[in-house]
Amino acid sequence: MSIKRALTIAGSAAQGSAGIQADLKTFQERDVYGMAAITAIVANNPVTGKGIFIHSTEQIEAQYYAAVEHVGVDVIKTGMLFSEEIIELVVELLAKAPTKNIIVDPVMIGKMGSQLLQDDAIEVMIEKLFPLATIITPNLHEAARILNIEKIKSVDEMVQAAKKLHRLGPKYVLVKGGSSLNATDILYDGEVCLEFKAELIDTIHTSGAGCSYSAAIAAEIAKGKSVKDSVELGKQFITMAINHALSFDKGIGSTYHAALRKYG
Ligand code: PXL
Repeated sequence: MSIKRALTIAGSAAQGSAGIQADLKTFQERDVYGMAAITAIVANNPVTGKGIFIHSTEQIEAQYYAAVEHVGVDVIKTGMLFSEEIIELVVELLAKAPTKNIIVDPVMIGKMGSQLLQDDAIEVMIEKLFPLATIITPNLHEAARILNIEKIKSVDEMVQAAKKLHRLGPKYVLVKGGSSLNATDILYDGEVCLEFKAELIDTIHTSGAGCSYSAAIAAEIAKGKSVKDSVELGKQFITMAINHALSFDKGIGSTYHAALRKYG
């Protein structure tokens, strides 16, 4: 088969902007074959409020094998994992997975305020999941929580954070600055620190930006690109998706996954 295959292990975001919906739309845009093992159903939006339904480890494991044993896989991305129990399962699956291309997006809190990772699950994520990762992709809030520091306030502090995160075992660390730090990201591989910059776009409609950026990186890694080139292409993809973001009736709208293809 000539098309590369990507599996996301993450939550379903019913409103379509984040989670597996964002991952699968991104995989399609980047021309990889998308699959999903759903960890939880998140039924949140700014109008009707919140509902989170967690899947059992049996349900998650069954989905994983249904996808991987039938289709095969060239990259695995993790998103919302919610609990220690789910992380333990995912670690077990990844340790014997047929690919070593593993992208860990340490999702903690949704843009609409939902808690997507329990506080007592952070430790196991750090200890057992990070060492399996090709790359981890925390935003500023997640990086600060992982390192137990209050806030990351400058690009210099991002660099320091990336270096400390690298000691936790992943091959690469990408700290995403987002709108708080001028759309600047730091990539660190244990030796070299690279800075990726984009123009800062004035919009509140960025739901799914983190998921989609990491999914685009995952897709490029599946296609055999280097991590550095994958981040560069992912950054270009997400910048266009934010630039052409979609606003809905109320509250935060969505990044537009087709933007680079349509307007790039
Ligand atoms: O953007 C983070 C995120 C990840 N995964 C799921 C979500 C969200 C945000 O709402 O719902 C399932």
